[in-house]
Amino acid sequence: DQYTANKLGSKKERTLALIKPDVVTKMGDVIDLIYSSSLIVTKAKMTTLTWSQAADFYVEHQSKPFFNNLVQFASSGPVVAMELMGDEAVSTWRRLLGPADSAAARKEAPQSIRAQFGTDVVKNVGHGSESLSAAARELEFFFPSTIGHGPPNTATFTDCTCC
Ligand code: IDP
Repeated sequence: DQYTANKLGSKKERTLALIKPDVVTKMGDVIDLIYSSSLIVTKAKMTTLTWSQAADFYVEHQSKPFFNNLVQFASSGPVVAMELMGDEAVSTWRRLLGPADSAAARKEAPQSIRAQFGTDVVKNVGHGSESLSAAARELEFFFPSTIGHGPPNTATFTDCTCC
């Protein structure tokens, strides 16, 4: 439709957005901000990660001192995973989120999602893929293309020409 067409420009990308356990009960507010941006939600799933699934998802941070805290928090309750699509979706979503530390976000990017809804650097509302290759891996993590048990991932909302 026209709404979707207007939002999908020439540099459209897909990225993985995760709403973390601290704000799942306020996910409507976060999704409102997504819809106010240039991005659209093309897949969504609520799930609760096990400790080892969260450790797998955050494997790039496994040598960091905060790894255990991060994994513990990410597996502490339901999360909402979404595929977002739009112009430069990877950087657009990270800019909407703001700096990882919610207190820093309130100073540096007061309109950002973390500034508005975050608590600190752990309870910081969301995650966004860092690059197109990370997005591909993380989208496959939450929305595997292979058909397993249950309904397959056939939500091919809109085709993307670049990835
Ligand atoms: P990002 O989420 O904006 O990509 P990264 O620096 O890649 O930020 O860190 C990934 C996640 O690890 C953050 O969202 C945050 O939850 C957590 N994290 C980052 N730095 C710290 C820290 O110093 N202490 C505790 N957790 C941290």
